[in-house]
Amino acid sequence: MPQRGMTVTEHIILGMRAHPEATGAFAQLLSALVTAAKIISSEVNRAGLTDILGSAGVINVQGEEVQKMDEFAEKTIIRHLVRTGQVCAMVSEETADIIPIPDRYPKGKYILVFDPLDGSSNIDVNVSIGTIFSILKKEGPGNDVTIQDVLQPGRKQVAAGYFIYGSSTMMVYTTGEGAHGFTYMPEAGEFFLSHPDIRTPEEGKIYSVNEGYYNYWEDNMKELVDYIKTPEPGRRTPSDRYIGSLVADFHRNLFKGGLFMYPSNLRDPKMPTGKLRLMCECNPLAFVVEQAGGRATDGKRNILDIEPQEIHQRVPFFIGSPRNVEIVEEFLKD
Ligand code: P6P
Repeated sequence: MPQRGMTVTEHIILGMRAHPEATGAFAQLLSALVTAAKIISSEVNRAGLTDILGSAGVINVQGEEVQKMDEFAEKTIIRHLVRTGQVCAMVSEETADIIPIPDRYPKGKYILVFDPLDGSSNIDVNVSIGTIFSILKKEGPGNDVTIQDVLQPGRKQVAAGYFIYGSSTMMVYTTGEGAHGFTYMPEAGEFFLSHPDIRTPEEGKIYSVNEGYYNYWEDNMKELVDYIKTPEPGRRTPSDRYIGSLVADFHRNLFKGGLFMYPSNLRDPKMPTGKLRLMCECNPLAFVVEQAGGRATDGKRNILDIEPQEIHQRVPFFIGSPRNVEIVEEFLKD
């Protein structure tokens, strides 16, 4: 039984002991992600200073000229993951195609799908942002990866989670045995178990959606939000909370209960099915929330059951407390 105060590395090893067949490859993969997040956290937390000090030519921890933060985050994750020799391919929200593993590194059996720094435009106004990750296992033989190896439904994830860089840096992850939260202590350079076995409330009064797009929604979506906002005896008056940073909105609702929505949006013909990406944003958060007792849907199907058709596929996304998500499906199902 994990104890509060245990480090995330100890937690990963504890999980490994529960699987005698484990070789340590998975533990090494997760640990490399944790290392990358520590570096990203340090740079994100001083981004403002970097802006001020930019004229002095700030050099970051890797001895590189400070770059645009999400490019920096992507490079940091790639650098630390390829060195493990445990990945055979990576997909980043920032990069159009599958990222191959350079020949100089051994290839493993895992595929990392990630959003290196979701909401990075919020850095300039000091709003919490995050790294989202999803780990799949290559099912076919050998280490050469095809697009079919990558296009797996969320149900196939072996692990998923996120780091949130906010008033404190936290990691929330699952390997299918509950969802667990760790808080980073920079002085110790460690993430400590602070939220074991997270359970999201059965129903919440918070709803999170960008109502600026109301006039671009389909009618059933307008009816849903009108219903949520209509006071009824016995129904709690809702609170609209929308930060515009997915990880921050999700993280708050995970603990307080409620519903995050990014629906299909007829405003932008380029994004008729919404803005958020199935594989690097929706699937990992859907895995976490389901392990915490919540649910995630595209309005008609469980997010985790959707067979991806391409690596940057966008889907309408509704995620949160089970009762709140059920109401979404009542309004949006065909
Ligand atoms: P909108 C940030 O750019 C992001 O990808 C998510 O973090 C966030 O939930 C969403 O976009 C906000 O989008 O259209 O409401 O500004």
